[in-house]
Parts: sequence; C-alpha cells; structure tokens
Amino acid sequence: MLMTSRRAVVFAGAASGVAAIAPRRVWAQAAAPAPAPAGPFTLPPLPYAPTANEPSIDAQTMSLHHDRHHAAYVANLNAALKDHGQLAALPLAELLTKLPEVPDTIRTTVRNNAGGHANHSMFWTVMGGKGGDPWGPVAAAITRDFGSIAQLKEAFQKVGLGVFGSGWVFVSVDKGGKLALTPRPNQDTPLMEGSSVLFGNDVWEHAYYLKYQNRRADYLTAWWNVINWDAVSDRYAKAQAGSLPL
Ligand code: MN3
Repeated sequence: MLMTSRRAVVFAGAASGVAAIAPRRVWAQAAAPAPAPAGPFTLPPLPYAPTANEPSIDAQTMSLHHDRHHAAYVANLNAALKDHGQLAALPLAELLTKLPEVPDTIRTTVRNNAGGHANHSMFWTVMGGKGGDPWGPVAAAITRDFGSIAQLKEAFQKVGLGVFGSGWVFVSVDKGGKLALTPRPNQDTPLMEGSSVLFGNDVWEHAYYLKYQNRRADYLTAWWNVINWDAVSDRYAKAQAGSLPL
C-alpha cells in the first residue's frame, strides 16, 4: 500500500512538473531522454554497460554520447524525412549513397544526421573489447596494407590528430579486402562513396572532452585499449562477403 501511494504521489508530481519529492530512483528515470520519434530509424542500444570501456572511456561520456548525441542524430534524421516516405524507406547505407538525390531543403540535415547515425552505430560495436592485437585475416590485411599493427596505430594517430575540428578517422575496406585510412570531416563517412568501414574512431570533442579535455592524442592512444578485435574481424569477413550493413 505504501508503494502504491508513493507512486501515485510521484506521478502526480511529474504531471504537474514538480519532481522534488520523487525518490532518487524514480527521479533518475524521469531524467532520462524522451523516447525517440517512432522511426523509421531507431537508436540501437549500447551493446554493453556504459562502464564497459572504463577507464579509457568514462561511463559519463559513453552515456551522454549514446543517449544524447546519437539519439539526437536519429531524431533529427527522422524529423527531416517525415514528409519524404521514399527516402525514409531506404536502408541507411543506401540513403547515404543517394544524397545527391535528396531535396536541397533537407540534404545537409540528412547528410549530417544519417552520417551521424551510421557512424555511431558502427562505433559502439567496435568498442567494448580488450584491445591487444588483431588476429586472423584482418591481422594479415593490416600487416599487408600498413606494415604492422604498430604502424597502423602510428598512422591512425597522425591522421586522427590531423582532423581539423570535428570528424572521424576510419579504416575503410574495399570489396577485395584492401584497407585504407580515410579521415572524414563532420559526420561524413566512406559509406557516402559506397565504400565499407572496417572501424573508426570519433574525434569530435564530445567523444573525449570530459576526461581528456584538449588532449586528443591521449584519447586516441587510450582508445586502442577498448577496441574489440573480434567485432572488427567479423566486420572484415562481412565486408568481403558484401553483407556488412553499415
Ligand atoms: Mn560522436
């Protein structure tokens, strides 16, 4: 009976905009972001707890990055495509290759937010690992195309530091399995040219500023501690099979 009456009070408080009397647990739920619009695009859940990449990537950054930044790209994309049913029905990767066909009035919004949705959907899945060394065919491809994993990391670091302002550093993979470092500004992605992304790191300040402030180099170095090589290997196989969705 106590719980019932407490809940009733909390709901009444929330409805009238008075949250101060809510117990902590309920207050935390009330503070969560509003659900995204119905679609067609949806925010994928983080595939691990926000703490999974500690201490390299702090939990607060992970939560804000996923729950707020990525959610906003999805919401903005859905809003932009609200009256464009044919575009809204396309798979995300296909939409990204058809930007020239998107009406002028929404093209930049679609470019930024569809790109942001694709990039972050990839990003979460290649993290949550333990770093270390890659294995199998992707390790062989790295050695073939960059010389060694150490040389890839060195080149990736240099390119990541060279992105002026906000953007991404990707390792893209072509249909023959050849790898290349491909930095992109803003939320652009090699998917826009029909290429596949093997993995990539987000060098927007929102990805690291809470913990690293201006020290992007330290963030780039630490990020390798949480790369999930199993996931990257899986992406490599799918890219070559033509079955990698993003
Ligand atoms: Mn980001």
